[in-house]
Amino acid sequence: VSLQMMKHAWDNYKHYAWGLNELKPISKQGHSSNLFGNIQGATIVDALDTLYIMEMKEEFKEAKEWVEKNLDFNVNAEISVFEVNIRFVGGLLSAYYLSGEEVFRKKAVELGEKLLPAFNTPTGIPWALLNIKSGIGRNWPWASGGSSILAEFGTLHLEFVHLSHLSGNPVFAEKVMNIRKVLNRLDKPEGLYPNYLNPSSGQWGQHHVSIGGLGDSFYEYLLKAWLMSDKTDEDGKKMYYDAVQAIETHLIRKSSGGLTYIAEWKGGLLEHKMGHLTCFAGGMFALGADGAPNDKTGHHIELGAEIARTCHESYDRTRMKLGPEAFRFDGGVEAIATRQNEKYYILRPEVIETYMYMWRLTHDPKYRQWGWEAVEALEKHCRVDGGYSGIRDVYNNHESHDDVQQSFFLSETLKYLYLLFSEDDLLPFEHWVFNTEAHPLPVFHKDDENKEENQK
Ligand code: DMJ
Repeated sequence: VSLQMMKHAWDNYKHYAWGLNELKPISKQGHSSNLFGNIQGATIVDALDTLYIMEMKEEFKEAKEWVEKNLDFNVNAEISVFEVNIRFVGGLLSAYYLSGEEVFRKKAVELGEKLLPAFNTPTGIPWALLNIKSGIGRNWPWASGGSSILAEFGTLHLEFVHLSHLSGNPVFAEKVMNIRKVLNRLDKPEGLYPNYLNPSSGQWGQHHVSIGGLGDSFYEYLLKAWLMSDKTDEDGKKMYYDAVQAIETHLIRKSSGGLTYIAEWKGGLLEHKMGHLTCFAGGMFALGADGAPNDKTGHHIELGAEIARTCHESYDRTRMKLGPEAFRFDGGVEAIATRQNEKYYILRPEVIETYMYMWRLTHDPKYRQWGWEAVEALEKHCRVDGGYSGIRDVYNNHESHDDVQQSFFLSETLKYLYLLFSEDDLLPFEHWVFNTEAHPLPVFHKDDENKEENQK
């Protein structure tokens, strides 16, 4: 089924928006997001590995030809370093590792080089925004005290380590190792990482902590850096399990109805709100369970299962059976959005991602059932003639479509659905880690290094 869905999403993108970043499935035209500046083809690059994995060979070939002929980074454009890294660099790296086609390696390294000037700050903590022609960077004007964002500068590690590996140039890995060093030198309030860090002074901005937006994938990349290193990156391991400990103590709570949730922390006060983005953490806890210190393996699996259940409830308690952008546990509600501007669903993957991890790690059939419920809801409410669209209010009787088919719907949502209903030996966790945009990157096996050494 996810293959049919992919075909519908891809064919319509191709028909109406080929070469542009995303598709507007209602108005049947291209959608350009300023996150990518003038860089084009976000959907193509994001979808490459999904096409490959689903064995959509013709489509993969067209996509590859487009990349060869048209993907161009010599543009005068201000881009989001984070978005371009996770979607474009990550997408190209996966396409290279899966297919072995040199063009993807070349383009990934070329783009990586374009991103390097972002690190020209007094601390080496990169800017959020970068003009890839002039090399001038700056931060989001809304960010506390001119800060860079934890989830943005903390979500470069996996891709940059691979860029060094594939280019033979250590500079990429050095840049991200330096980010670790800066973080390790800083005092952390209650062991938590604030979402804002000033790249000039090296000081935290506002003490806001979130496992959802602005924080999320920083934690994910600590764990995955350790896994991708074949469990040799002890620093990443320690930072991850220490952070989870602090998160459990200060952020994780249980509602009176028995639902476990992860709240947000604002200078010591809890906001009892959980974002759809935060739902990825169920999968993360379960993925990290195996290495948990102090006999906590079972506990981390349980935590993952409880988050999965809560996020499923957030879907189940809506009219459309699709989850809202954020849901609350206060004012007499549990797992329900109360503010109008938090009731939308933009085809995000995090809940299905967690079902996929929970399925692989426990084989409890309920995760496939829940995934199936999501498929039915997507087909009923998001599928339109011209592709798939987000929804403005998941509690409403009637769909009001937002008219955007996000590129992560093809790279993540549909890929995780496909994996949820596939055998475990398709991209097995021993050999692959998924970047935060669901692009698989190979684990660096110690044995392979020995093999390489022996061959020299
Ligand atoms: C994706 O780009 C990535 O999953 C990112 O980590 C968070 N936001 C979107 C999907 O919701």
